[in-house]
Amino acid sequence: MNNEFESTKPEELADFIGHHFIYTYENGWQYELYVKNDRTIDYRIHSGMVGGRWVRDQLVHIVRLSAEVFKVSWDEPTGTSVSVAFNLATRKLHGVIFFPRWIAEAPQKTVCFQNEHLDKMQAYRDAGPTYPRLVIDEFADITFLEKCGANDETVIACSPAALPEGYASRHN
Ligand code: FER
Repeated sequence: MNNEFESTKPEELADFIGHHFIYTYENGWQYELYVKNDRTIDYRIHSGMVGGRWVRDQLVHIVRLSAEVFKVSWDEPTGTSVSVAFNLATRKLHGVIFFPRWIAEAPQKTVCFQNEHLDKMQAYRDAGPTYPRLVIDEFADITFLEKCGANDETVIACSPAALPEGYASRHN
């Protein structure tokens, strides 16, 4: 048993759950993510290829890799797969996004409040094309970080466009 690599156990995730992050990838894409509980995130995409998209209650896998390093991975109803490793000590993260080919060809199809269009997203996913996938591999700086506690439905509750001026550019 190698204890340097820790597995998913709810008690190990306690320090991570409830965190709310705004971050900008080195390619300029700005994202916001709320760790709602040990299996769920909410997120908004402020800019980039699918800027304007937002999602609540995405099922995810979360593991702790060390005291301040956590990895969140999930598969979207669109067929996009994402894995993001957060380093709370350095306020940096690394994300890998695997987009199916149909999104690379027409990203605007996924720009919506996804929860209201799940059947449509799954139909697009199944229609494809899936391959070759577009792989985005980027570091990001966490520009805003707060602890909101678990299961707060008010953190991510409106579209990016409906937020007050300056919301996403707050730094701390
Ligand atoms: C992220 C990278 C990608 C993220 C979400 C995605 C909220 C989702 C992309 C998509 O489904 O289009 O860091 O965090």
